[in-house]
Amino acid sequence: MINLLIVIVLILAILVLAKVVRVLELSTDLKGEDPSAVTDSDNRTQAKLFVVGIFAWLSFVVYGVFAWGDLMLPVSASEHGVVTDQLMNITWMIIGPMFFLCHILLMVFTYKYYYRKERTATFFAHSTKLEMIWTVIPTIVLTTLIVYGLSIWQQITGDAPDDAIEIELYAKQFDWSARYAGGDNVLGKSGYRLITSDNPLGVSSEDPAANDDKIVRGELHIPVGKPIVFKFHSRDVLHSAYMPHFRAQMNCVPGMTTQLHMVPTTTTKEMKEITGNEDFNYLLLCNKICGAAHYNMQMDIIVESEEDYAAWLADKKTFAETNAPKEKAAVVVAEVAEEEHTEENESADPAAH
Ligand SMILES: [Cu+2]
Repeated sequence: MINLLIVIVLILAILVLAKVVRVLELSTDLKGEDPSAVTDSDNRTQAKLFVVGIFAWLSFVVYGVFAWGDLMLPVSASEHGVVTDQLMNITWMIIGPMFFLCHILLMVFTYKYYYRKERTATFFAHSTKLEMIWTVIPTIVLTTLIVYGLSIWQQITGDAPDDAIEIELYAKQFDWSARYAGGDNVLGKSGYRLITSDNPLGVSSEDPAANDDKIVRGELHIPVGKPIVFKFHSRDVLHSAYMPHFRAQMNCVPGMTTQLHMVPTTTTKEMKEITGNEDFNYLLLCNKICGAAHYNMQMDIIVESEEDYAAWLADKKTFAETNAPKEKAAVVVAEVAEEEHTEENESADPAAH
């Protein structure tokens, strides 16, 4: 009922507004003025409105920085994160002042030079000096930033140190699984053709390297201070493994392997103290809108001491252990089926004669 009333009020308001506009048009008609002509006072009003608009926008930006500044991520929990944060800060130091300077200049010039009949514009077609300045300076600044950024990106996604712990992060709609490479630190081969309900990651039981792999869901544990190399896979659509506290993100692409490596520097317990939040947990999130339950596609990450990590992992079953009973069962089922098949044939034989 309330909604209906609101709709009726809105319709009436629009009708009233239309009538008011019509009255204004008729009054200019009566005065013999051209309603589409732009007057000096119109130009002045527009210029003032522009100043008010830009000023409101800049004030909102400043307000946002103070009001929501504490929602920023805490200090980086990985080694490379410190460097990427530095890069981010340098970028802000350059684009922040430029943002304010450009808007203020825009505001000043728009107000100062709004159209007046008596004033004519200067004809100014070209200045090599000016063009050099606004081409060369941004080129140098941007090239430096991009080259610096690319070199860091190369370090993160390039070859991992030899002793890096290999972990596969496997994405599918809508959850994450982690596969640890086990004692040999080599992930066994896998492929989508091998995927079954019992083997959701499609790990190959033919590959000896797969035997000691450990597949874990729900929680990802990693040891502090150790290099870790993540190999990313996706079963269905594009996902993106996003670990904001480690400043790490990588796309998970169906049909290909992507990777990045990092060294976590702060345990979950230490980060709880740093943030003053007892409920703090590192997160692995999906950062590509991958479908209806995308918002809920996440996994907790626990960073702990090497001993705790080893103890946690030792508890988990290897791929061979979880897969073997099923394989045996599959063989038994196949044998039984074959026997039945032969019996059927034998019993069917006499009828054929
Ligand atoms: Cu996803």
